[in-house]
Amino acid sequence: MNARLTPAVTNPELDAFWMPFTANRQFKANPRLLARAKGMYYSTADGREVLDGVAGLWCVNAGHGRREITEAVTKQLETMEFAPTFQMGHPIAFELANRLAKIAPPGLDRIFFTNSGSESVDTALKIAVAYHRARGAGQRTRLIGREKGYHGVGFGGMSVGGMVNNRKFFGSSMLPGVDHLPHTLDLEHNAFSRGIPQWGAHLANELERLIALHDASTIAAVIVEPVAGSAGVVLPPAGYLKRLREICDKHDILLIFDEVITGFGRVGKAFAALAFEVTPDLITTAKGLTNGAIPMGAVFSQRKIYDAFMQGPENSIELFHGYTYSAHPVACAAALATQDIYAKEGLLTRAAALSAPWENAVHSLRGLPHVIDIRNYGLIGAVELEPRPGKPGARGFDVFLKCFERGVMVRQTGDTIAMAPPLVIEPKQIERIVETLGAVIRETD
Ligand code: PXG
Repeated sequence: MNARLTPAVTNPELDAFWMPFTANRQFKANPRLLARAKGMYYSTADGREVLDGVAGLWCVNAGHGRREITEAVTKQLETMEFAPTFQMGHPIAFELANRLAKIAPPGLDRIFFTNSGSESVDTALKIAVAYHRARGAGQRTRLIGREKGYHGVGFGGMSVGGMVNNRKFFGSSMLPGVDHLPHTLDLEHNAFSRGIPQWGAHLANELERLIALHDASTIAAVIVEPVAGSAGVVLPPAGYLKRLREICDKHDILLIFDEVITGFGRVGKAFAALAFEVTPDLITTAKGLTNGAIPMGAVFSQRKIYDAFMQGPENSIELFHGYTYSAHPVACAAALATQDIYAKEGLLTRAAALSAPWENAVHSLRGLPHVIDIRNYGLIGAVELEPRPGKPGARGFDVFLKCFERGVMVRQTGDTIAMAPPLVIEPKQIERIVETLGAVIRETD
């Protein structure tokens, strides 16, 4: 029998790859295949140039095809392609950790390596719970996330996350003992804010309400994205993150910033923690760490947390956690070369210099049909469109598709178009992204 086990599709050769976070049937009927990348541009399989308005997937901060990274990776593959980091070590892992410690916010100079943002999040949550136990507060196991939060797709990250589609299929598999703060997106008060919205710092006080409900003695950590990306760009109201920090301090609760998208220059400083001058206890990163060239993540930890584990007999393993590929030598080589580029080209702060023209450019789309909000911070922008009645996401998808057809790649989440270009972008390319998006919005009903 030759019966196909899955419904016939237009391009059977595309069938075997079960694509992540993708409308598989729709994509495979009309694929968008990227074949090459250089600088600010992708080229499609059929040879069209596409300006990259999302740094791949918020990760290619130094632009595509960086020769320095290729060379470092090649050299490392030829020297030593793999080495374990369980009860063994290799020099560039330590070199990279030292290097990252130098750009980290104050005190966050102990670094645990992972392979992705999801792994960084689950690592940070586990460290938080184990930290309290190590200091004799083992009843602190509860984790607090936030509505609209995205913390990757591990069971931990999914549970503290707050995007309904990522949660509803897996309901009974959620971690127990998780609660959520309200999100901070409020079009009524904050639509078309330029930069950080002024209204909403009081929403941080909801943490006091959750503490009153559960008691501080049961809560291990609060995890938030300083700027949320996946949910369609949600910004922290002025003073909000500081207030969260104060409440966590008051109740001995760890504060985790998920900086998977904000880390490494996206908001004009190396980390959002530095941009907002709020220092968390743990920071999760990935993406820009290696410019997206090799998968890698890192959790930055306050030294006091690391030190709390360094007790008991010296031959005992202090944290029963890690990945075969933690500090993979090839990823370390890619990360070091990436950090060299960031330092040499001033990319960790370039978004600060570009944020004013970027803000003006994205806000120039105000007044176009169906545009109900525009948000920006650093080199992040979002244009929210009014959904078509009864068809949420359809208008956003059409806009995304038409932009791609006209040679500009943006991201679509529901009816929000998000942009986060490589930090090497030039003003002319900012114009091109915004002009294309504007033209497409004008002609999309
Ligand atoms: N935390 C945050 C804040 C993220 O943005 C993750 C964790 C998970 O990282 P990994 O490497 O496991 O995917 C992310 C990932 C989008 C988009 O369109 C954003 C992400 C991934 C894919 C798409 O906004 N962020």
